[in-house]
Amino acid sequence: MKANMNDRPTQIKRQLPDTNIYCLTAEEYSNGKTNIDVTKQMIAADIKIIQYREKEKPLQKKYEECVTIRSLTKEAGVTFIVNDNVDLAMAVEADGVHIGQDDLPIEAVRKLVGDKMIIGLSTHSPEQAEDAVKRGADYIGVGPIYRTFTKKDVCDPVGYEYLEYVVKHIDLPFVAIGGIKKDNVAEIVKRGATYVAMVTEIVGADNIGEKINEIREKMKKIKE
Ligand code: TZP
Ligand code: MG
Repeated sequence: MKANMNDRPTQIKRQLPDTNIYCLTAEEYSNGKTNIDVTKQMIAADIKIIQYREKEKPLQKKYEECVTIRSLTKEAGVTFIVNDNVDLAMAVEADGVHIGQDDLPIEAVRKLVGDKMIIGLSTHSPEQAEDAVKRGADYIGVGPIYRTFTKKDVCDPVGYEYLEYVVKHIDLPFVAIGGIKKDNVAEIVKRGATYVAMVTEIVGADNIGEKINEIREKMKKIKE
């Protein structure tokens, strides 16, 4: 039997938007564009979920950027998730926070953020996915599917095997991530992923809107 939502501590709905591309910021890979420019271009391309992920900047700078991004995303009805910093997510009233295996335990994060905020958790193995369901994650990250240089302390690629495990056994929304590009996204979608995250492929594009539309076309072809 699939690990089920009913195994979870709460039943409150904290849902990801009905969409397929999950965007993240990463100024280091944005070829001179700021996180704010990139966010504006993503919103203009009708992206429905954006995660602020910025490793190198001081917290105060991150806060300033997140205040602006919160205002842009709120106006556009876009779900806004903050990576790593629970305090920052709360301070800017983000819709959610995304944490990793080595961050505060999910129960502690839930206590801090209350029952309305989405909590996403990165996972890399079937055990971690089962654990995420039981402990109340609202969605999980599944990856890195392929090798990626965007994340510094990244583990080895989990490949299609773990992705297929999640599709088959885990009854929780999940976001496939890590090394996914326009030219391999079909491999992910045809294995059953609904949400696909891409960092460098999108933020590094000269024309983000154009790139997003090309990715959408590739994804649509699989569904046809
Ligand atoms: N989590 C797992 S891999 C990754 C994150 C944040 C980075 C993915 O970046 P890219 O550029 O899409 O490979
Ligand atoms: Mg993290």
